[in-house]
Amino acid sequence: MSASPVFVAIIGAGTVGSSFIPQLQNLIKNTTNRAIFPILIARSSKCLVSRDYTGLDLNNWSADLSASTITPPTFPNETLKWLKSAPGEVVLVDNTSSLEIAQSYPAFLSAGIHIVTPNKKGVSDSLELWDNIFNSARQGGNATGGYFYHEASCGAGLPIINTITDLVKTGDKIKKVEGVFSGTMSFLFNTFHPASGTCDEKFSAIVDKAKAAGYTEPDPRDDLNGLDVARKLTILARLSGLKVPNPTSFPIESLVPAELEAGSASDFMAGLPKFDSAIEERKAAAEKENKVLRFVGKLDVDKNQVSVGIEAFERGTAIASLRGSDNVISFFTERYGANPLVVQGAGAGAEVTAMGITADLIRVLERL
Ligand code: NHO
Repeated sequence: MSASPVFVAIIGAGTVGSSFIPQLQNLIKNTTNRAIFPILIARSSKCLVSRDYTGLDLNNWSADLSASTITPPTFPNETLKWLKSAPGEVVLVDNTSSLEIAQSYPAFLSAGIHIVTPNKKGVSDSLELWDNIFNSARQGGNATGGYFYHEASCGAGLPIINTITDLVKTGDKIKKVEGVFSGTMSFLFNTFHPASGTCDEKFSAIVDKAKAAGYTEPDPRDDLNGLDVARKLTILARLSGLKVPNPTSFPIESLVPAELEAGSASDFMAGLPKFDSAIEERKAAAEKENKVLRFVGKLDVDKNQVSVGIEAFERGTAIASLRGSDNVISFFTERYGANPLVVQGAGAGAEVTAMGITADLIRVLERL
């Protein structure tokens, strides 16, 4: 071993975290030039912790965590103090969807702790938080700050954030970004309104399937109300140079009926079948024009415009022909001219999202 050891603390071990941990285990096994010690795996109410920083055994982590009676260190205070005392570089992996945790990123980054995360909240909430995060990070010029990477906050493991960052850093100018940004919405509409063949399934039944497949956010309303796509566009707009104040500062078409906005996620799932007829009517109207419905996002830098909603597309177009949970994102830039740079592939799901997080962790390791 030649490189200095790195300590990894994981907050959040749900759908995505549970896929990330085996990938981390594999990375530890295959990294021969440095020791990587997992020192914390925390859920909301319990955790596994290696207080002496010698590292956790990940072989039975899920059963060990379920059996654990240890309460996680408080966040941010105890966690920050403990991580600062680690005998080497620390990477915090935030696999939660918590805004509260994201609001503490600047404190962790300022203390030299690196962060990798699929959590969209920090990078899509207020512009003030965005500025604080990047001003505290090493990439933002803070020489002693931690690195901050969030590739999986948009398009799971697809190279979206890195692509747009590279375009901008190399002097290209982003003109427009358009496409299908939600794996859940892609799956819902590709299934409900396929470009070839027919579908007799109810929209609400397909929402159930998307949740079971791990495509949706913890509360599927965050996908269906368009906010998940709005958050992704906010991130891309900011990386393109637009000062978007927050993800609700532009038009968003919500598919969540007003009656189901309040209440628990399970109340929402139970109430959704009552509203199937409204979306059936839109499907029938698109069908009359020989088009299919898709849920898209658009960002126009010159016009300073962002929008999110359903549109009808001619059969045969790239967006109409998408399959499964695929995202397709087109970057129109000065350098790429009329033919955009296009990124396409699975944009949701635990394994592909975890891959984006693991790749970010590797990015940090390569810089240490
Ligand atoms: P879960 O399953 O609810 O797990 C969250 C975990 O965090 C739980 O273990 C919970 O106990 C823990 N937790 C929460 N607050 C905590 C606290 N204060 N302290 C300690 N632990 C705490 O959530 P997921 O599904 O695993 O999601 C995790 C993160 O990944 C979220 O930020 C989510 O937005 C993000 N993410 C997920 C996906 C995906 O495919 N599931 C994607 C990207 C990011 O690219 C994907 C995507 O965009 C999906 C999107 N829905 C789409 O396109 O359809």
